[in-house]
Amino acid sequence: MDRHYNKGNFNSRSHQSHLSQERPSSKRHHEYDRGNEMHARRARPSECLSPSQTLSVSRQFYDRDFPVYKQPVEIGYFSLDSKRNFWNDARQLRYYVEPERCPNFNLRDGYHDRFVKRDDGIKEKLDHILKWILANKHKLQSRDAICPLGIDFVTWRGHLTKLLTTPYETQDGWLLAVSRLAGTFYISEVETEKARRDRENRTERHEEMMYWGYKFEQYTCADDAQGSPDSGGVVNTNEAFCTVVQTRLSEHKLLFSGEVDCREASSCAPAAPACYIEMKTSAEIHTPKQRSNFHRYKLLKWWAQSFLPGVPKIVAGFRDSDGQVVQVETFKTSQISQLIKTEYNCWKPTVCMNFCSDFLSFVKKTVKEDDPKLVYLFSWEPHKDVTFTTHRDSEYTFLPNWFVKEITGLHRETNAPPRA
Ligand code: 0WD
Ligand code: CA
Repeated sequence: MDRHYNKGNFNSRSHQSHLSQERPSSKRHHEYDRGNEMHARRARPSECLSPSQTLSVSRQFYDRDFPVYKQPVEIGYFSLDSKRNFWNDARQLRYYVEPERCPNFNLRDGYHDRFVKRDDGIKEKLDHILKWILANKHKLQSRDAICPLGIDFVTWRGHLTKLLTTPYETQDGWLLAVSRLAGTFYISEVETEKARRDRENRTERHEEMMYWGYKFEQYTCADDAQGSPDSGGVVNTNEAFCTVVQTRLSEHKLLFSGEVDCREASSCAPAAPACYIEMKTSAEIHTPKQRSNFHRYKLLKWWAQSFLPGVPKIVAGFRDSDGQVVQVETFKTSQISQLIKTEYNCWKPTVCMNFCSDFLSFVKKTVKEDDPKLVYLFSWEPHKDVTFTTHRDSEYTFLPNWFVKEITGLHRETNAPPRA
């Protein structure tokens, strides 16, 4: 590794400097700082990766102008029914029914007798999104011979949320598998060992508290625009309505899907995704310390998740330790960044978005081979840099044959010379 290269190249001002392979300009040389030196040292080839093959997560590199993030456009949706079957329609979409400000909902009700829990040991990877793509490829097909879908990245919204919050995450790392097929990069999460251990060792109390969020949705959502919530029914977490949105972050064209809890019931409401509402539950806040933690940790996750697909409204049910909702409050996604500015040294949306953008650039630079059987596994642990390993025909391969076959067919059609 060339120290001079790192000195000149790692500075917080120059865009992408912490991942690019460009030679440094002598002008930048003096901009070297201590933080950057640490970054360079950490990136030494202890894992046989040269620094250009790692990506720093330090906030200082990402605290620059907010990147271009185009207004997300809903290009479709799909539903997953009570048996987790895919439907290319909105049958699972629900309608918001505003609760009282202090409703006294009992979130524990039905946990033992009216709850069907999705088996979260079953890894569905991107399969539902891939089904949506095949059912709607007429909406996507571009004339670009290199990239017939005309999209750079396909993934779940939840994976992007994890990327956005990475510069502020101190507990949980992540593993993201990436394969390139016909010019498009597919990103699918792999469960970390820690996440698997945590999942398998959840306490009964934790299991029950995970139910509370779904129960709150049941108290506030109806199946029809004119209907009322049925709090006596079964909560089945297999059921989901997912929006599919297209947008652009810097130069990266994205297609992702995210689960949507409900929409405004009024027919005058704006078009999707602006009519969508995210439902949340959270422990009630008594002390300044609790409020500060809520702003620092919870609002970061809530903001990132809803900002990505353009969901403008978050309805929060604050509950006591016995699962009674004691207060309901609405947050506008666009106002969250203002709300947290009173916190000292708090998170910044621009850091989240720039990190995500640079990670996607890093992926494009790294994943050169277009082969659905080849997985580049990007790995991150708190306080470390992002690194990667490659795996051919392994347990990590995630693009199914039924999808590869169809897309490869499209690719050939697009590349075929025009018929005489
Ligand atoms: O198998 C997997 N590892 C994954 C499954 C990874 C990513 C997503 N999914 C599935 C989810 O089960 C869900 O059907 O995809 C769908 C949602 O994807 P998303 O919107 O990208 O995920 P995210 O933003 O993390 O979560 C949105 C909602 C959650 O709402 P809250 O308010 O809790 O953030 O999707 C639900 C949940 O309601 N959800 C899940 N439901 C059951 N089991 C799960 C899960 N493991 N994860 C998210
Ligand atoms: Ca929710």
